[in-house]
Amino acid sequence: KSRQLTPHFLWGASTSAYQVEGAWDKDGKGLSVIDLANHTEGVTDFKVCSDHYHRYKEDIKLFAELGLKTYRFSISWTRIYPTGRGDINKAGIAFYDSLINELLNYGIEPFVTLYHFDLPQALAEQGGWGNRETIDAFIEYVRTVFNHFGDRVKFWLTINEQNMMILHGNALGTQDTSLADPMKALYQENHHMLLAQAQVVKLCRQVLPTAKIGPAPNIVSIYPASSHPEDILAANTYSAIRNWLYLDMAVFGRYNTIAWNFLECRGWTPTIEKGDMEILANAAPDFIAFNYYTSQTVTRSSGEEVEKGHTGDQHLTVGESGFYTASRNTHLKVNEFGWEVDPVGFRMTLREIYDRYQLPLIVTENGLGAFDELVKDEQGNLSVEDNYRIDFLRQHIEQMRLATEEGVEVFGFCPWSAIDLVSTHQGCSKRYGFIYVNRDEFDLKDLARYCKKSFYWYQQVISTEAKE
Ligand code: BGP
Repeated sequence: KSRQLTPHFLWGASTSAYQVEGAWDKDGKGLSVIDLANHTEGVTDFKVCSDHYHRYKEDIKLFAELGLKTYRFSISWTRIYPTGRGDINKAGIAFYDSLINELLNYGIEPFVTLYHFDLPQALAEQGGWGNRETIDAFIEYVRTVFNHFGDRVKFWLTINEQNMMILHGNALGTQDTSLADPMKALYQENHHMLLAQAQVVKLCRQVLPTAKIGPAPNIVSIYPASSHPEDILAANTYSAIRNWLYLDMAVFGRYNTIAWNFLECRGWTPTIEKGDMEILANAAPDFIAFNYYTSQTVTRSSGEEVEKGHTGDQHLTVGESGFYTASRNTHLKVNEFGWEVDPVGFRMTLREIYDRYQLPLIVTENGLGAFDELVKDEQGNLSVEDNYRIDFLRQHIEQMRLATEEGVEVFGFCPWSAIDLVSTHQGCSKRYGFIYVNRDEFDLKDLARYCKKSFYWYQQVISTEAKE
């Protein structure tokens, strides 16, 4: 087995529909839970975003200039089925048809996420993922997507960050906050989403036998804050709940023992109906995609209950009384939003996932959120001197290369994000893109595109690698 990045390595970049497209109610699109979620005060909504819906041709031209081999984006369910099921909205099909063709014209491989947080509101009103009918609606939606685009799309991602929808649903705008026993309900939703995913993997095998499909959770290495055995145990338990509960089911078709025990202790086990375990069996994906931004550190529980449904720091507000408590890792620096920067943790995560599942890996998100400033560069052009982003990505790519040398099979790397877009809950001033979009939180300005310094750096990385 080659211990280097392959010549066909998919150097790419990512976005998601609701964070980049805008045009939230255009051409027959229906509302999603995101369109109606409460927004964090002081930050923009998702109505216009980067207006990619109207500017995708200009954007894809820039992606081609950047040298992307692949572009990972999501399809908005409510553009295809405005109410989640029923009549197809032809304008939605036409939009993605045209976007996919545009990518292929430039030789960019479309890497398509089927569902990235934006559940149709009409389905949410009927119980969302808590209602088993949503599983059928999802399968029908995916069947339509496969029928229309399967002749040109070779790579599919099932559900983006299902594990985060369970752990941080409120911050992501995906959780119904009116639920009486939210955590129990969430683990039932989790079970239903797992059933939906398994069926979609099987559907893909059936109708698109040459395509490849995989899940896209957010997976991170979890450290114990000390070598105290109980801290190590706490880290082990949190890994099972955060990472392996989801992936063990996606790959092995079984519930992780440690995570299941935790659910039992809490009274949060889902109802498993007759036939469910058969559906979940034999649905292993072709690859594992995962998103990685930061590692996490925990200690044994201090006994305090952690308030659920927070919208604050995603990493410091995790914890389960009696099991684990989040802790700052004093060995790591944090970014402007308090997320710890840990490239070595990235290598470890790659090693852990590969070692456990022995499936090819692709990184579908990794990147640095920062407050960028548009300034004139040495040539007098407007740009962003985002050396901090270059450093972040350089270090992560370096660690990915080392993991590859150690035997981990990685076939692609797609930083978040191809172009500036709106963060899940921290607005558009938290930027990740290689391309700057000229707008503020509440002033849309001209939405003009400017290539950042990191754009030219990544262009160089891709062209050098492709030649080797
Ligand atoms: C992941 C999501 C993305 C994204 C990214 C950055 O969790 O899949 O949708 O936005 O994180 O997070 P944030 O926007 O919260 O900074």
